[in-house]
Amino acid sequence: MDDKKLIFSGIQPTGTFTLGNYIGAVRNWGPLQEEYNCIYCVVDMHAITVRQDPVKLRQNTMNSYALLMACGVDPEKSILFIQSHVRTHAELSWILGCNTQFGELSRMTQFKDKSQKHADDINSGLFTYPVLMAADILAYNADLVPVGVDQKQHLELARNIAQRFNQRYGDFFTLPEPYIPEVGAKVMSLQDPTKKMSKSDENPNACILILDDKDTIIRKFKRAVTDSDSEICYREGKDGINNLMTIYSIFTGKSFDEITSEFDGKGYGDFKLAVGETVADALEPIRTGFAQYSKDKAFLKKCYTEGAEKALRYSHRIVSKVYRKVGFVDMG
Ligand code: AQP
Repeated sequence: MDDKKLIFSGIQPTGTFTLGNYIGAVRNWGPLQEEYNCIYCVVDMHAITVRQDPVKLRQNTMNSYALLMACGVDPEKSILFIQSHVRTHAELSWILGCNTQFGELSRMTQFKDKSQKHADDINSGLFTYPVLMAADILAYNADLVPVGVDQKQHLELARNIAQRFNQRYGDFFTLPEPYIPEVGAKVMSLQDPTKKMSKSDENPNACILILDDKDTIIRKFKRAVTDSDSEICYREGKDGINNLMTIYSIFTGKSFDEITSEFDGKGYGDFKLAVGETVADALEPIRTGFAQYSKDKAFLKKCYTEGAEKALRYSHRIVSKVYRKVGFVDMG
């Protein structure tokens, strides 16, 4: 690779991507390819920190791969692969885990949230999730990591782990920077706008899935929880409307003031319909692209196999240096 900065990001195949995943992360992945060297992956090893049906996980992983292509990630321009195909992630994760404190991991809010949500299965993978995420990034010495705001804490931990390793073993890892969009870094649930929109939300009306059809998208927006006021303006305390205004602004390019003027004298019903129609139309090309990519299994296989080969070649050089630094004996 040349001297362009290196981007790394991943997404879990825990279901179809939501509008939150799209706005907060994946939407930017395509355009970033023009300016950076990009490495993207479907993080199936992260997904099993929560119990998964194996048949569904395999299907969701393939679909996520095709969906990333439909969202504009081009395997010719980026390295696009499936995490479990590249063994260096797990190898490096072990070493980084030995450089991570129990106390640091205990402070992670995602661990606290997820262990409440999955109280019957608080497995150690859920606890060490951020170490594997640090390995994903550091195995490539990535400079920038595009994420939504919910992943900022994990990224800070990755930097701390890298810094500690560098102090112990000599400067080696690049300290990765978060790349968080200014608008849309946290898209909220349509049913509880104080909570982030999540793929695994049990209430199907809480999230827009990017493969939902037009009618479903409009119906979900029509049902979005707002407030008892009637003014369409961005203001503290109007979480539901603020969320819808953010989404509308992203897809139309309009400022909040312009949106307020556009809907002056109109009600929430008109606004919700406009948001629904705009989002559905904007996502239409992704639905079409996905239908094409997901049909062609042979092409998908070729892409993810080549992607894994490239990712392994790249990360192996880095991880073998880490092995040497910590004192493992060369295999010869
Ligand atoms: N609501 C959101 N708003 C903005 N960005 C978001 N992201 C997730 N939700 C939002 C960003 O999407 C990227 C991929 O996320 P992930 O699949 O790796 O994990 P997650 O953050 O745990 O996403 P979900 O949808 O909430 O998954 P589940 O329900 O399985 O836990 C990340 O960059 C994330 O910041």
